[in-house]
Amino acid sequence: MKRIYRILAVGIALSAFNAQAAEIVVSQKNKDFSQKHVKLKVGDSISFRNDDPFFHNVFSLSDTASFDLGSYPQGQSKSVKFTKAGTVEIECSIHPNMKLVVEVQ
Ligand SMILES: [Cu+2]
Repeated sequence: MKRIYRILAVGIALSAFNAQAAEIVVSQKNKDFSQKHVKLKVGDSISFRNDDPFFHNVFSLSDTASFDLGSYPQGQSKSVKFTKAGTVEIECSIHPNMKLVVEVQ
């Protein structure tokens, strides 16, 4: 009987965890991000998918999340997990007009 309660408790804990963390897909298409403004929660991530027939880069110099995913070709995705609340400005080093603002709550 105790064992059943333990399994139930683990199941509930896992489903709570799954409900919290989300992954949003942002496409890079026509030299732009598919979304210009994304709101998400601490622990969520964004998967950046290159849908253009040329290379894109993804980087941020923001204090909230500073990273550089490098440059990668069509069909590839790279993701970033946001672990701190605040605003993040994301850009592409190849195309300076590409900008995405992420609000982490
Ligand atoms: Cu680009």
